[in-house]
This record gives sequence, C-alpha cells and structure tokens, in this order.
Amino acid sequence: MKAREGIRAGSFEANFDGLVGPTHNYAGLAHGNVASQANKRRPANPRDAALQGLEKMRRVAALGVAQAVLPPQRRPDLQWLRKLGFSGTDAEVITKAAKADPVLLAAGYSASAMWTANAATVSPSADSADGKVHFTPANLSSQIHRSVEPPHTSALLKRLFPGPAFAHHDPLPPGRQFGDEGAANHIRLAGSHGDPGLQIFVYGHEGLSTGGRVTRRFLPRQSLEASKAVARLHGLDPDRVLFVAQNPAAIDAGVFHNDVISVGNGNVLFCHEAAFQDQAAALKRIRARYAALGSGTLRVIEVKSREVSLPASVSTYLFNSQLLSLPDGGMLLLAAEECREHPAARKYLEALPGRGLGVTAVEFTDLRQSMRNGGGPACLRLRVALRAKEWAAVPAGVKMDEALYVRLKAWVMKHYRDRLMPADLADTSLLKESRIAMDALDRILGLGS
Ligand code: SUG
Repeated sequence: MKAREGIRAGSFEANFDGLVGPTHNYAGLAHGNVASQANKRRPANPRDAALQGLEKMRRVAALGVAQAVLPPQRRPDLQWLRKLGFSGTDAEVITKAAKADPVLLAAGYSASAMWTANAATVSPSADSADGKVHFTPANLSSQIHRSVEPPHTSALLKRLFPGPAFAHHDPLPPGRQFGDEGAANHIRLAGSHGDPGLQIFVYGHEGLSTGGRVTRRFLPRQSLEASKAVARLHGLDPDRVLFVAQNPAAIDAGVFHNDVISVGNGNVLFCHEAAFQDQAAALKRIRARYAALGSGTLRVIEVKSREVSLPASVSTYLFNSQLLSLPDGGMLLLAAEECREHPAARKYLEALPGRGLGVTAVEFTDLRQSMRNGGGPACLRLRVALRAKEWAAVPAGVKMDEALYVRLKAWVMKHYRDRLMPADLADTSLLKESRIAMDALDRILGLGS
C-alpha cells in the first residue's frame, strides 16, 4: 500500500468506508429491505462484519485508489432514547427501553451508520457554482433507526472536511416528503473525476404529489423534492442535473435504494433493464445530457432480465458493486461474493471484461455480514471526488494504509463480540464495552471524541 500523503496529484475519487460498529446485529428494522427482513433475529457476528469491511478497504487502497475510514457512531444513542422518555442512569435507560419497546432499543443501538453511501450526497468542486465540495447529510427520515444518524454524520463530515474548500449543509427537514437517503440515490458521470460531471438524482416518489402510491408492497424512500433541494443547495448547473424516477416494480422487488440496481463511474453506467421508470426514455435523456458535457460518449451497460433476473440482482447485489477507476486507466468492478456464487451473475461477470465496454476487471469481496442486512460493497462507501489539495485537508489519521489496517484489525479483535443477538442489546455490559472500544478508536484515528 502507498503512503498516506503527498503521492496524489490532480483529481480522483476517494472512498470513505464506514467501519462496522461493535453493535452490528440483525434486528429486522429496515422496511423494503428484504435481506434485513429475512435475517431478523439471526445471530450476528460484529467481529467478522468489521473485519470483512476492513479487508475491502485494504484491497481498494492496495489498488492505488484513495481510501479512508469513517468511524462508527457511538451506540447506543442514549440522548435519543432519553428524548423518548427513558430516564435515570445510563443503565436504567437501557433496561427501561428494553422492557417498554425492544424495537426502540434496537433503533438506538443500530450500527446502520456503517452504510456510508447513505451518509450524505456529495458534489465535487468541479460541479458547484462556488467551486467548493458540497455535503448534505441525508436525513434518513424513512426509517426510525436510520433517522438517529444525521446529527452525528453532520458533525463528523465537518470534522473530516474542514476549511474553506468545503460547504456543509444541514440535513433536509425531516418527513417522508423530504425523505433523503444520500448518495445511494445519486450517480455522477464525467469524463474523469476532475471534469464537470452530470449528476443524476434517482427518486422513488414525488413527496408532494397527491396522485396515490407508486408502489404496491414497499414505501419508496427517496423523494423528488429532497433530490431537488439537494441539487439547489449544491449550486449545480441545471443543464448538468437530471432527476430520474426509479422503477416502482424494482422498489417492490427490494430495491430500496437505487444503488441496488445501478451504478455509474466515469463514462460507464451499469444498470439493470428494470432500474428506471420508462427506462428507454430515461436512458435517452441521460445519454443526451452526457453528450452535452463534451466528454465523449457514455457507455451504458444494460443487463437484461434474461441474463440476470431482478430477484437475482437483489439477492446478489450485482449492481451494488463498486466501479473503481484504476491508476492504470482501467476500471474494476468489485462485486459481493454472492455474485460469484450465483450462476447467472457469475457468468455475466466473467464475460464482462472481455466485451470492451469499459469495465476491464472484476473482483469479489466477502461482505456476508453486511449483506445479510442488505448492505453490499457500494453501500459501505461514500464516494468523494476530490482535488489533491482537498484530499490534503482530510485528517491523515483516517486515511487507509497498511499500518492503519493492522491497528484497526487488532482493535476489532480486542473489542468486538463474535456473536450478538437483538436480545443482547438489553445487556448493559454491551454499553460499557462499546464505550471502551470507541474511546480506543478515537485514539487510533486521532479524532478526539
Ligand atoms: O437502510 N439496512 C440498511 C442497508 C442500507 C444499504 N445501503 C445502500 N443501499 N446504499 C437500510 O435498509 C438493516 C438494519 C437492521 O435490520 O437491523 C438496515 O438498516
């Protein structure tokens, strides 16, 4: 792995992965997320979950891609539980919440901040009117356990991206009409990471529409109104922004975020044929807007249902792969191990690099613990396209290199349990263990508490 600083020039994408926290568990809290529902109350292994995430970060850093770590949020969020009327000592708060409503306790204890694709929407300086990198933390209003995250995410992003090069917005006002789930519903296409790009905001529903429901089974999470507000806040050029509706049938099949059914990078858009509403028209708009950038032609890799079905796309998270621009000019598709185990997905991916469509290599990564909660490779990372001087402003302590990997691995081995059930959240020793672990992590990353 290369050194942390001083080696990068120009503009590039940095991946900020969420480090899985010590309270990772399967509480079945996530609506519309079929993996979370299917694995409800199964035993989780927080240690393996964190180690799997660390291996992915290590691999990406070894490829020469800028990689950093976002620390887990402190859980349980006792302040949040206190706001709900649970009082007394910290241990009493836990015990009372466990007795009154274990779902609320699980929400206050959720490690869901690990899926940093939902932390915020980010626009690089090449795209914004004021030349700053813009961040809007997602309000995550649609899920109670995820709505705990935004204040902590806001504070963390301000800490990690300090100074005049960065603009930090508040999360959007809460509520379904402004439901915002961050970068998971946002695709940026550009000739290269430093060029002005096309930002595609994919939404599930029109929050202010009175036209009835678009889906039958699951409520969509991202609203058009939220996407539009973020585009306004970030000072984006309207000619380089598109709002595209998700296919309601995909949402009902378990595509609760668009990044479960499409991913873009550079001049490549990789998507299933069932990703968008009126897909042919949507792709036509995307191609036309991309062409207007003057950065060449967009390559759309559209996978047909007969190649990989919609249910198989959801179970394998094929489109939740990371598409990474490599220093040698190639593009790697980093897929979940589940894709290798699924005959159709595997066959598709084995052939892909040979087809001359822009993806030059495919690798697999084992993220089984996260996958059981509906989080694949792309869910675990927040992409931030940065200029070298912007990257230099990020605290060195969070930038991944071999030394940090080794320290974090030892930290996980020391502090994490290898089995956690939702019922264990009532055990107040978990509160103490988590605090000790997080204090030690603050020292490793040099962030203070
Ligand atoms: O919000 N799962 C997360 C998974 C998020 C995946 N992110 C992206 N697609 N970008 C969610 O549904 C499960 C938690 C539980 O059930 O305990 C959960 O929150």
